[in-house]
Amino acid sequence: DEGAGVPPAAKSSWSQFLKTITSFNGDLASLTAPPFILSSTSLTEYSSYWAEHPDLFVAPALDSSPQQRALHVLKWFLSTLKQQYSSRNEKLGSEKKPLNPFLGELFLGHWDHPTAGRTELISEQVSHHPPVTAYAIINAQHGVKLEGYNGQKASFARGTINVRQVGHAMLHLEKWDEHYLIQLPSLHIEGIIYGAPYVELNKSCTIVSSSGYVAKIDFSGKGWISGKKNSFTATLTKEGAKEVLYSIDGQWTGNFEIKEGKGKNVLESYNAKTNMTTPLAIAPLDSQDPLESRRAWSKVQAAIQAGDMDTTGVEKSKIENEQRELRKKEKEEGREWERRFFTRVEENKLFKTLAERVGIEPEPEKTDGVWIFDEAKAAKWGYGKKKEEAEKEAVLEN
Ligand code: HCR
Repeated sequence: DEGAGVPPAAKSSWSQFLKTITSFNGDLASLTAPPFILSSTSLTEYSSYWAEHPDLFVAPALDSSPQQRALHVLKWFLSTLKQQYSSRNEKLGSEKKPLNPFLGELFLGHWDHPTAGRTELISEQVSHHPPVTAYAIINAQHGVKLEGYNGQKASFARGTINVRQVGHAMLHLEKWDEHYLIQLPSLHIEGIIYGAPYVELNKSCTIVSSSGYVAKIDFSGKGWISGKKNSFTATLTKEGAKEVLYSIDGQWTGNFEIKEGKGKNVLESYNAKTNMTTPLAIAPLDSQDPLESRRAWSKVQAAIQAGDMDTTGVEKSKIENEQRELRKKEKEEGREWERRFFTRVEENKLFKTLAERVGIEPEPEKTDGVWIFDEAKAAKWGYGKKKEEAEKEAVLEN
């Protein structure tokens, strides 16, 4: 029945919310949702979902066969889906509305893994209106780097919120000088009228490599072909060829099987439920930069967790007013907020060449531009090249 997942005290605010949502304008950030559906996690944190299995993230770099590498990339991508789209939601129907990051918000950390070594995470909010998060995830030891940025376009129809992701991710394998363009899947939110939202992926998405391989992933949910939620089928082919090299099918939140060709021979099976993630290490609050997400939002987060909506509102307004002041000042001085790790460029040639091959359009107008990870900026903050080296270079330059 309607509102079955809603706490009794929130029933009227939920039916109020259901009424307002029908005239939803597509901007997820502007959606005022009732307190019980508010998450204390900021969207800048979501970039970490890309590498919670550091060993799968670096696996493509370790294989000398281009075809195997393409398969490793596909397997890693599939392994990220559970983290990205259902980890906040182990109990089905508990998806929440994340905090809307402020411009310049950072989420930094690293994973230490026994075989993969250290993988670093840099996530930065590069636009507030529209919300866009950019990230770079780097494993220097294995020469693996993922960079990308994304925003969301949403619409409401027949009881669900449909979300199209704009932006893309690109994976680089240094040793093989290979690039992979990863298209982000569309999703929708089910269970809204019951007050028990969860994410289902839809349609399909593609991964194309500079070495000439194409992976296509088709998503289907409950009531579709297999009847199980979070289902998919994927194929890996050589670009322009019909022959299916590998096929993978199953559930991205459960079990899936990697098969030879169109599916005769099962080569490997993967269980997303039992494959443990590596926890991200982040600095303690008091040694974080003031722009780091958990430090900046700490009071809001504590208030949300305590269910204290008055304090939540007060603390949120403080951040919003501060941001408004900053924007005003920048405007007066005729400058723009300097992104710490990313730079806006006219176009990303590499992205364009790969995108053209599979018919993906760049949409800079929807993401306040095209964003690239700026190695020089990052070096100044101790990433990539060692901090001291960067400082030495800066001295030489002056
Ligand atoms: C749609 C969503 C915000 C965006 C989240 C994104 C697309 C962000 C980028 C990540 O790489 C992947 C990702 C995963 C999330 O599943 C997705 C979120 C799911 C819900 C959330 C909505 C804004 C929440 C609306 C909640 C309603 C019921 C009020």
